[in-house]
Amino acid sequence: MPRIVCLWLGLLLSFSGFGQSDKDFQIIPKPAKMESREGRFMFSNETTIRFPPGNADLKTMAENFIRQFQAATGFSLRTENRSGATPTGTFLAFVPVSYANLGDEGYRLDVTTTTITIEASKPAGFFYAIQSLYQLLPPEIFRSTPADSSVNWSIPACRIEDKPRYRYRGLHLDVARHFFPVSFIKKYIDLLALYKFNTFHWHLTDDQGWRIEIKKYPKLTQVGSRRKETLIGHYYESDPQQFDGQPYGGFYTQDEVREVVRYAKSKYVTIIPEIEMPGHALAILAAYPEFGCSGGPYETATKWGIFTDVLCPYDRTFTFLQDVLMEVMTLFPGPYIHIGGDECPKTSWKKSPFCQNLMKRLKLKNENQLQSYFISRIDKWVTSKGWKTIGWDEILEGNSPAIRVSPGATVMSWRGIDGGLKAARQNHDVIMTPGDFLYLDHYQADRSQEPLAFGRFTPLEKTYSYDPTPADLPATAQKHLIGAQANVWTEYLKTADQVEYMVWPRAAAVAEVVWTPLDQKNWPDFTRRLPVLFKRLEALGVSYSRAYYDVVA
Ligand code: TNX
Repeated sequence: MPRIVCLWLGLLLSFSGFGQSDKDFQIIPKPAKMESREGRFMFSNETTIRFPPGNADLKTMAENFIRQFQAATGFSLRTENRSGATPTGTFLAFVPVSYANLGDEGYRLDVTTTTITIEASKPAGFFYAIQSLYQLLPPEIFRSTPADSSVNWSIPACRIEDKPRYRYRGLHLDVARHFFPVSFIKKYIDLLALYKFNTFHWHLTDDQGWRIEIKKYPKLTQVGSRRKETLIGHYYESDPQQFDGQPYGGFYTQDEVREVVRYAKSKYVTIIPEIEMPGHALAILAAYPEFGCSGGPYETATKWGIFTDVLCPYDRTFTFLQDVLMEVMTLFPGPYIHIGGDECPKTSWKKSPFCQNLMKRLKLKNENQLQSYFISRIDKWVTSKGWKTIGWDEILEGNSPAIRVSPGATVMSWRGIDGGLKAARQNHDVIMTPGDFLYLDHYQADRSQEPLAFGRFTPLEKTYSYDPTPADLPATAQKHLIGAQANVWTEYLKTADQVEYMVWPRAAAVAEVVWTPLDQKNWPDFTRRLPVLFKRLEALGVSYSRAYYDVVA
């Protein structure tokens, strides 16, 4: 296997046009266009960074670059807060432009032996140019302490013109099954931004825990953020199931949430909070049993899977959810709120006289239509507040001409791709998150050698091979496929290290799926860039999986 890969690489290198300097071009995700030039730009203590006066975003970016450069190299670059003057020595210049074709996130990076010029129309474009610049430098640039003095701090002269294939590029994290502290969430966001993702989907609530402080309903965190113990071993395979006997809990205060949102914004990452309903709601019911059909008592779940106790569509339940969402809206920037909608068994609704009467009154034919009533009622309220709803692909189930989600609701297609394609044909925006390709809780290597994971197998190459937009989809529907996202469910991921192990390097493959134009995407070329990716992750202190060492050896 490794030998075949080497052969492939050899072939590829000889045709790539970069020849000897190919090793210099190891940017992930691969830029839309790159040309190499003669020579190199050498960084030194004399290199200055120039940006136009009065541009606070660029000033911050320049300062951050200087800080990182200093930490890893020991060089102190300087800023030169003027434009147009003739510089002395080498310089890096930020030049705002208004080329329509660069869009909100595109950039040009022009490197000669004496100058680096970054052109972009919007701050995010400059930010992405800097991420590419870091990846033109040796991987030691990502260290937090000075590297060996033998490292050559130069980059190849080149010209890059780049912008993303999709406007939505997401990575998700489930903090309900296991809780991760703010410090880890920030590190997760750092990595996301470095690989040019622009959205973090924060799965904050589920059966096993409610993780966000809500002032009006303190029991959500006092009761719902805790569980008695946790299932150990595999949910689907271990029989009898065993529990660890250890109480477990954790949540984010509103101040912490604000801090994370601010942090993400500084990295051009938008956070989408998810508040699950009407299923995956046992933590709510444990705290407030009056929102369940049977009245309880209920307990925050200690095992994994799907539970039949779900929210009951009483008016008081909607008042509660709206109050919760109202507080959520004060914490996050918008425009999206994710309301879940997946895996809601209808058992308790079938048994509930209240639900059966409600269905009669509303002339609903079955419980699927009742779920549609539930979701569309919340969606209507969310929309009335000027926000946009996102839900898992079940949010279209049970829709009828009379009761349906708003046309502006966005669908996350997780049960394969068909739900998403159908939604796009119905003119809903769609984010593709198909389990077969983009679920990073699956095994990535021979399971006998791997830590316990969700039972399926999704190796790096499979993730890399995913193309969100099928060629045969009509253009009117294609424009609704706004992007894709990888999901990281944490039933089996107890620690930050385990999360990083599952996410890296697969998230780098996802980055290329959502950023790189299809004609530039190429698996052998991606594997060529893996060794340096590993070095960067090492410099960043990321516990990535070594499962692919043999792919590139
Ligand atoms: C399905 S994906 C779920 C999650 C689980 C995941 C395990 C989705 C919308 N729901 O609750 O954690 O499978 O892979």
